[in-house]
Amino acid sequence: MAARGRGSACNGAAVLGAAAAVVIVGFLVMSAAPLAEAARYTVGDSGGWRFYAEGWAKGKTIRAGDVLEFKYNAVVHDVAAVDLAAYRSCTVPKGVRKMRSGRDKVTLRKGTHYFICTEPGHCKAGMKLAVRAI
Ligand SMILES: [Cu+2]
Repeated sequence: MAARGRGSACNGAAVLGAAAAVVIVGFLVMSAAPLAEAARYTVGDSGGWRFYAEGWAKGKTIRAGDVLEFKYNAVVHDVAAVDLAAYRSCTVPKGVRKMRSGRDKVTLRKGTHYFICTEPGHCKAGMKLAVRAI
């Protein structure tokens, strides 16, 4: 961005004009920044989506628009977005949409999101996640 500002200065603009251009470009960069800031998180960090993933989101500030990536072995696991009751009780809602690519990305909307692995026993073993996006 700054390089582009200097480039137009070489095309005959006065030094003051170039300075103004740099300031304007600076403002554009700053105002565009919030849109470009969506963060991407790998659930469970290097360990991925696994048992005991439950506490992973603790202490993280996750925002609407951020992306969660669930990385796991799709032969033995999956991911499903569920409601609070299903999350708490580890019951799999009938007809729930299961993601099982092994690399599923979910863009979060504002609010609290609940995910479980629907394989028997896995959610109860902590393969569940509640995330609040602000
Ligand atoms: Cu599982």
